[in-house]
Amino acid sequence: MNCELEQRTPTFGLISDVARTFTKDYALKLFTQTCFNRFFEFEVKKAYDRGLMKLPIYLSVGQEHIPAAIASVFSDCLIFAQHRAHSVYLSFGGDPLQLIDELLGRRTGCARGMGGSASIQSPQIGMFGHSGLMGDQVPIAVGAALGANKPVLTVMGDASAEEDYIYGALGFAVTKKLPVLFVCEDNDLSILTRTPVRRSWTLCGLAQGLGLPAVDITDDPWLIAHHVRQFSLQLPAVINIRTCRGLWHAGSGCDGPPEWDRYALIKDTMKTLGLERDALAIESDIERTVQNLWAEQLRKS
Ligand SMILES: Cc1ncc(C[n+]2csc(CCOP(=O)(O)OP(=O)(O)O)c2C)c(N)n1
Repeated sequence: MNCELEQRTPTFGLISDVARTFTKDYALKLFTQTCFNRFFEFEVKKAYDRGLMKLPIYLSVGQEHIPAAIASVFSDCLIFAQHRAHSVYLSFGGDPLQLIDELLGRRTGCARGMGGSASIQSPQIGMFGHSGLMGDQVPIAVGAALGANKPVLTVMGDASAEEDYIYGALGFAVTKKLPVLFVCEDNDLSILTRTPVRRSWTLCGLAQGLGLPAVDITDDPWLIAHHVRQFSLQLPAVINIRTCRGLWHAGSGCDGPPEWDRYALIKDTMKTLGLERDALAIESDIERTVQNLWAEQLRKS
């Protein structure tokens, strides 16, 4: 498998017609969750811009389909993500109302209003909150896998992948054959610094050197689901996903168009699958649903 640092394209590692290896019903569910995550983030942005949130927010716009794809084929696991995790929580069945309350700092939030955007957690779905120390969720996830009798998902960013404790964790997981899926949402940015400025190696190359199965791919959700499904039978494994952060590292601003617009590409694939009308209906239905959820929750004090 190709492990080159500069491979950032919307087709990197793409398997032709991979979406057709899944059912249409699958595509509809995947698109529904993607829309839910995306429109949820737009509502977070609106509320944040109105000054309703006291803590920094970390939006996943542009990356919202990644956890949707993972959760569609990898479930009943413990989850250790980092600061950009609203979509992880929602995709794995976290209660959206508790997430709204958390972001508003309410005691009814999923972390009792004390964690905020950066530390989303939910015992109900087995999701642990992040401490703020980049990448520390990875060794903690490996430790959990040693003790727990179930698969573990850990999600990091491309900058967190540079923390030294990641390597010990990967090495221990492969040595002990622990059922951990390591996912890197590689948006090529450590806040504003691009990866080639920071390092000359890839996570995929490093993982393979340690003896872990690993792939490095673009962020097509069907492609992600394909690899996650295969890897779930041979854990531990690493999947590095080249993606694009649509908004600022923290906050709701935008520095310009992303390198590619995966959401638009997903809609193109839905069209190719003969699901264009269904996709449009889902999009407007979910947008309205999410707007209503927020409006109702904001009315409560
Ligand atoms: C150990 C440590 N170093 C630095 C920081 C400051 N910091 C917070 S987030 C961040 C960038 C994170 O980038 P990445 O892991 O790629 O995730 P992304 O924000 O792109 O989703 C940095 C440098 C930190 N929180 N912890």
